Parts: sequence; C-alpha cells; structure tokens
Amino acid sequence: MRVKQYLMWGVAAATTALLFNACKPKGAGNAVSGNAAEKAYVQPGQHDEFYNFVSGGFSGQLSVYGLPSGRLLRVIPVFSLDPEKGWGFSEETKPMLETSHGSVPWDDLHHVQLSKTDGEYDGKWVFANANNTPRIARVDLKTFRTAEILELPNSGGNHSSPFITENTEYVVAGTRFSVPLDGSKSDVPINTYKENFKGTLSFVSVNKDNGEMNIAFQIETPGVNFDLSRAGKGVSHGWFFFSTYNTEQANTLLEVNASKNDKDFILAVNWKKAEEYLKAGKGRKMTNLKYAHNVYDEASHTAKTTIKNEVIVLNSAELEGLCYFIPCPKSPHGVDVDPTGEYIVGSGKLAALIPVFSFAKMQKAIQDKAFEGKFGNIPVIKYEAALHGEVEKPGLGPLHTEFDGKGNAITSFFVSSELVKWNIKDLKVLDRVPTYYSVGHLMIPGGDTKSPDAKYVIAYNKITKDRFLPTGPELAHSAQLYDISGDKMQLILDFPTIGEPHYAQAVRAEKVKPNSLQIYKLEENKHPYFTKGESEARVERKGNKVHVYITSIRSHFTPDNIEGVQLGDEVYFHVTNIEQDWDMPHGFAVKGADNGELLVMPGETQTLKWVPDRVGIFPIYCTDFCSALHQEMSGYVRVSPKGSNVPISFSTGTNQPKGN
Ligand code: CUK
Ligand code: CUA
Repeated sequence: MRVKQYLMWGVAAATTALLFNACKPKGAGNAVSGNAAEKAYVQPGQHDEFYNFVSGGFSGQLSVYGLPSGRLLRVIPVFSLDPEKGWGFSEETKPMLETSHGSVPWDDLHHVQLSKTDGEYDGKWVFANANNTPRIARVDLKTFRTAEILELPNSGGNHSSPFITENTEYVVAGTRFSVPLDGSKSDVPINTYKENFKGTLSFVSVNKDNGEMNIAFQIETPGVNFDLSRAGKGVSHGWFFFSTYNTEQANTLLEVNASKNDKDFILAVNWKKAEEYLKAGKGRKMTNLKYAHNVYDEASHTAKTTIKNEVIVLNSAELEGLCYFIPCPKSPHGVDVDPTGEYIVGSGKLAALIPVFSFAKMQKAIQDKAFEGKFGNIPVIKYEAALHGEVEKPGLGPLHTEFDGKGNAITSFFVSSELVKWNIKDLKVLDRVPTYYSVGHLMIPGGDTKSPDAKYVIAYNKITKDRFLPTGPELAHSAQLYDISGDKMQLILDFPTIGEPHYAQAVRAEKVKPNSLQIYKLEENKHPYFTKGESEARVERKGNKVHVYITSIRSHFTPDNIEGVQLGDEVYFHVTNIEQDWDMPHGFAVKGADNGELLVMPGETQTLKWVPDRVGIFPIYCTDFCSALHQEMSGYVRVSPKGSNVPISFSTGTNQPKGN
C-alpha cells in the first residue's frame, strides 16, 4: 500500500487517521553500535553473501542488491519502460508491455517471490505482480531478465499476488478490488456492490522445465478486497491463505466504511480440493475474455504476445469444502505462515493484538463444524476454534511477519515504527527495535521457506525524512539492515532503494551465481534478422521498409556508411553484437529517433525502428563505452527526398560502396 499521504477526513475518521499517522520512534538517532560497520562491510572485489530482490513499488521494476553490503547490483525492468536496458524500446521487447488494454508503459510492482522446490528457493525464477493492470511476471535468473508476463482477466487490481506454493505448482493472485466479472454484465451501478461485485483468486500453473505460466483455474468469491496471501507448507501444504478487508462490502469512503467490522476474514482455500473439482468438471468455462500472454523467446531474442480468451471458474459458494473463512481482527494486511506450516499469523492494521491461528485447530474446527455462520455461503469458522493465541500489545499497526526458523517471528509495525520479535509458541514479545521510519514490509533471507537464514532482517521503510542528505521534496526510500544472529536485533546499515520497496526476498548467492549467463552464443542465435558476421552485413529495401543488418564489435559498426534511405521510409536497424566476451555490450543510437536507443548484449540481436522526419546526414554511434576507441564507433546515414534516385548502398572502411 502507498501510505505516504496523510489525509484527514475530519472528525468521522479521526481515529483512523490518528492510527495511520506514523509517529517518530522514541530515541530516534543513528542508534548504531560499535562493530556495525564491520558486519555490513564487504571488501572491494569481494562478493556479497545474498542476492536481495526488492520490489520497486510505483517504479514498476525490481532491483537487485547484494547483502549485507546494500550494493545496488541491477535494476530489472519488468512492468515499466527502462531506458537503461532498452526495455520496451527495442522492437523485440515492446510486446512484453502489451495488455488487453494496449501497451501499458508503467505499472506498480509490490511483491516478489522466488521459485521454490520442496519449500526452499531453487534460484530459477522470480515472480512479481503488476498491481494496477493485473499481471504476473516471471524473471529468469539465468539472464536477470523478464521472460514472461501473463495478464489476469476477471481481476480489478492485483495486490494479493504473486504468492507461490511449495514446489511452484502455482503462482497465485487474489484481486484487490472486487468488481463484476469481465463481460457484458459488468455495466452495473456502483452501489450494487453487494449483488454484483465478485472477488477472484487466480491459480496460475508453472511449467517445471521452462517456467511457462498458464491460468489453471480461477475461484470466484464473494465481493471483498483481498490484500495479501501465503501458501501453506509442510503440514498445511495444499492450502492457501488470503487476508481480506472490506468485508463490509462498502463501495465508497473505504477509509471509514471498510473499517467498521470488528473482524474481517482470512480466507483458507483447499487448492487440492479445487484440483479435484476441476477434474470432475465442476468449473464453468468463461469465453469471450481478453487477456495478454507475453513470452520472451531466448533463442530469437524476441517477445511475442498472444491474446487468450478463456478461463475455468470454480464457484466458492457452490463447491463444498473448497473455502473457509476465519475471522481476523481488524482489516488484516499480511497473512504469513511459519516455517512448519502450522501457524498462520494475521496482521490487523487496526488491531491491538496479533492473532496466531493453528492449522491443526482449523482442521478440527472444520471436522466438528465449529462454524459461527456463513458469508457468501462460505462457512465462517469460530474465531476461538481456530486460534492458537494472541500476541498481546505487540505495537501499533502490524503489517507483515517473517520467521527466523528458531521458533520466533518478527513483525513490522507501521504506526509505532518498529520491528518486534516474538515467540510463536508462547506468544511472548522478546525484543523490539525502532525503524526510521514507518516500516512496511520486512524480510529475512529465506523468511518464507522451511528453513530461514536467520542472520539478517531488513526493514523496508515508507518514510525517510532526515536519514539521507535532502534531495528536494522526494527522498529515496530507506532500507535498514539489522543483524539478528544474537538475541537482540542490531541495526547495522541504511541503504536507499529504487522506487518504493514493498516485499523483497533474498537467496544465498551460490544458488544463483553459477547459472548466471555471460553471453548469448552466436551459433544459437535464431533471430530472423541475425547477422552472423561482418561479411553478411547488408541493407535491404522491401517497399518503404529498409532493413539494416548491422553488426557491432570493438570499435566499429558494419556497415557504417548507409545511403539510399528516403523520407517516408521505415528503417529497421537490426543490430547484432558479434562480441563473444562477457560484459561487452554495445549501444546504438541514431539522431532524431523518437523511439529511444538500443543496448545489445554479446551475441544478441536487437532492433531499433527509425522513421526519419527530414532530409540530411544522420550520425549513428555506440552509446556504451566499450574500448579506448569507443568515441570512434560511429557512422552516417544519408536520408534523401522521397522518390530520389540515390540507390541503397552501404560500406565500412571504403568509399566504393558494395551496393552500387
Ligand atoms: S503491501 Cu506494501 S507495505 Cu502492497 Cu505488500 Cu504491505
Ligand atoms: Cu561499442 Cu562503444
């Protein structure tokens, strides 16, 4: 959630507003003790212990930091254009930003999930959500590039997403806003929320070998807002848990109207049961939908968009045993499952306690039919029947919980600006540290796996204020690294982040490092406009389209003199970087291209489309400092009037063009 605004709605909302105004923690200073620098210090030339994948929030991107140093290693473009990588500017990457609404150049990314095998990170992929125009992305950790983006139909916003099961069987997404399902019946008065608005949970299957995503099924639920979710694990494998708010089903002034109920719900979904119902043909097929599936093909270095039309929907109101509600005080945000899978922690933003539910007790309650009623025809389990216990007076405004694998949980508190460590069994508070300021998500490396790496916890804060040198009205958000290897949490490092960090995950470097790709092999390049070597470089006219098969290598382009282009032409520079050396990209730019530039990796082919708008000589050059003679890596394109008799010609290092 974006919690930077402090809206005061007057007396009616005074309590809510008060609760949501963050307060500066007591004793806010630098609060760092003697040996802290040593703990976060990674010597120049040495590698970090962990890769930290951090959501970029409203930047729509994902960034990668080393831990414990806090070094920024890379920004991975996902849902937004990124000039640094040419993402969305090359013809090959443009389809990745396509949706059923057309090209969407900027979205809002909140949650990251590393792929898992047997409940542990396997280092293959990172999944991330587009919050606004509902989509899930898969980033390939061989290349640190977005490999696939799947749009979700029947969704009004994709916040409770993506969260994954223990073996990456499913990547799961709950709609933030309930809306009428897509289709002809969606034009209804807004104040008919209660009758017409529905929630959906999308279960997206992931191909084990190539990662390809596909919507296996959706579950239709009563209209509520889904906020966050987690898969069960260990004993609770086969279940999924979603936090909800707005069980009041309000459609206006949610700040007040969705904060009335004393308890909202955690929705427990038996997805193994869903699979049975699906097999038994209990789903209804919805056709006439429209959603985009974008896949980046590594062999051709090219993305393709396919528009899909169908999903199968299971109705939670009709299928017995599929869904259960557990009451949870009050407007829960995070719902988090401990490493054993037995304990489910709900963090009610407006609650003065943290309820911890027991999976075993929940199962027993279902068996005993210990229900207090129904909501949208889904049984509501009695609160006490599923409750393991409550953490009393832990802090104000609990948001998210991670686990240390030693029987403890750490919860972030937005309002009281602190991290609080407590014991899962006896629910006693053990330690608390201030955050600077107003922490949102927190993260322990492996904190949602079966065996967390309890060395560090990071607070991803919403407000920075005086922590860094001022940079005008907007400050970089701050992340804070705490050592948790001892009994007491100890702050050891602040570092700025890209955009607004929400969730993040970290994995041991050894799980990712060995598979990291260094070059694209030229002999495996299947791009249709690939140029194998300089002898094949050429310029071809096809009607008003001019295709330039151009190569780059230190420190020249072939060809570098091009004539015969005319006004009215569309020029496609298909740049193949024929280097086969690690870390040797070349850039490409042509004056006046309204479309941006290119950055091309060794062995890769990327295309810049250019429509010249005037007659003249246009320089081209390499934008990435690649050698001592990088400034010499340039050339010229001549543009003549339409209908001119200047023939297509091209050359490098000679003034007797081959093309004549
Ligand atoms: S949300 Cu950001 S602080 Cu969008 Cu996961 Cu809780
Ligand atoms: Cu190639 Cu600079």
